[in-house]
Amino acid sequence: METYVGLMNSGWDYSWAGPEKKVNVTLRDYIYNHARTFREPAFQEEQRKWFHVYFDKIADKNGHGHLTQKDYEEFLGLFGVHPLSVPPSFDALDTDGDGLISKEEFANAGVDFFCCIADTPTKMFFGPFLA
Ligand SMILES: [Ca+2]
Repeated sequence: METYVGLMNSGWDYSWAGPEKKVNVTLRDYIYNHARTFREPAFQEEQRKWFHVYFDKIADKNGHGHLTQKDYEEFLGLFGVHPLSVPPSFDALDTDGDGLISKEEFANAGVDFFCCIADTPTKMFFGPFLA
């Protein structure tokens, strides 16, 4: 239990209290601190490592070192994306236009999806948003 409480306190300090060590947070604090975390280069590099793992263990299940459109269709299918919605996402991630998604293209798009607030093609990483 002490370990759990220690982890929760560390999580609070890192995620919510901020450098000011707040004991209460508002919705504005919540949003600001969340954005702060996603802007940190160390966080983004950690995310990049995880996207490499997702690529190797899940998306590139054949181990070719790249994804075909069919591979990406199967990956997005895990998130319920219809196959007809995949081509625009595939094209958005294939930044060099060689018809394949490399591990770096995949990881760059994944990190940008979570960490970049600009309106970029990487917003298509998990398929198109549906209203
Ligand atoms: Ca490519």
